[in-house]
Amino acid sequence: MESIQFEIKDSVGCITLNRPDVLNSFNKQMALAMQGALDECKLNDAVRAVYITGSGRAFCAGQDLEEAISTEGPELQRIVREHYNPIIRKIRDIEKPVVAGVNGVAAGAGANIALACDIVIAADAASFIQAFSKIGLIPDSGGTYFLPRLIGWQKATALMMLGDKISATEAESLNMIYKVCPADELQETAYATAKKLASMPTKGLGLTKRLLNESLVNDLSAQLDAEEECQTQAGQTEDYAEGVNAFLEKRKPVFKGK
Ligand code: T3D
Repeated sequence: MESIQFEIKDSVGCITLNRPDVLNSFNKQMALAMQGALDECKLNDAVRAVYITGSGRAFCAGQDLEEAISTEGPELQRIVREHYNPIIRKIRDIEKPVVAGVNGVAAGAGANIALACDIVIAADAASFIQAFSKIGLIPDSGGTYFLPRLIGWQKATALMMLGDKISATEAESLNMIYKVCPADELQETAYATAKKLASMPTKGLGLTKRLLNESLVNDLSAQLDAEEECQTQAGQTEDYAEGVNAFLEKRKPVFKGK
């Protein structure tokens, strides 16, 4: 059984975390396969949006703890440096929308991989746990970067230190995620969002993502300069011409992602 299932449909690169017996926790092989799937999504023009979900009852329970303590497994530093950090960098570097469809529990690195995605939609049965503190670790996979920016310093500190499990509904009300939906509607809601994004002006969305990334470190003046540069690029795309022509001709635009 492949630990990562990957297929392209409806112009969406669909990545399914697939070790359901261990709640899709990551071992080395799965982390490297995930990196490969993300590279494919970045480089293949047929992919115009990415969808990440889990098989079975969980989204992802983070690091496979059997592997973490095995004397034959990779060292902890290498796990962070070679498994998780590249996954987070790749999610943020792909200039295409990445949607997480969180189908069940998302714990440890599994929670933070979801939070690194552009849009997170969770089933009402899902939950989020910054599980690291319970085993003496720190929140990796970008957790200390994204979580305080999403929900504020106090809430993030409490969740990271206490390791409380919070429901998808609480996560939505904390602004940690975009939306929660009934579990049996996750595919319709979350996958449909990725599919919709894949039919939109891909270059414009990619440039929007670049600007959001840059806004995390820029001051206003630098951000205005970056917007000027990206708007100039967006204005040179075929999709911009199509969008304006379709508006003036009172018809539905057909975007090609170019
Ligand atoms: O080296 C490093 O560790 C550095 C990297 C760190 C990154 C991290 O992600 S650290 C955080 C690691 N993750 C965790 O600490 C979460 C561990 N899992 C849990 O706390 C619970 O499983 C959940 C709260 C996620 C779900 O609980 P529950 O009751 O729904 O399920 P369960 O019964 O605990 O788990 C079901 C099976 O999955 C079970 O196996 P079994 O008994 O059926 O054979 C369990 O052992 C297995 N499983 C769940 N999580 C992991 C796991 N096996 C290996 N690693 C896991 N992380």
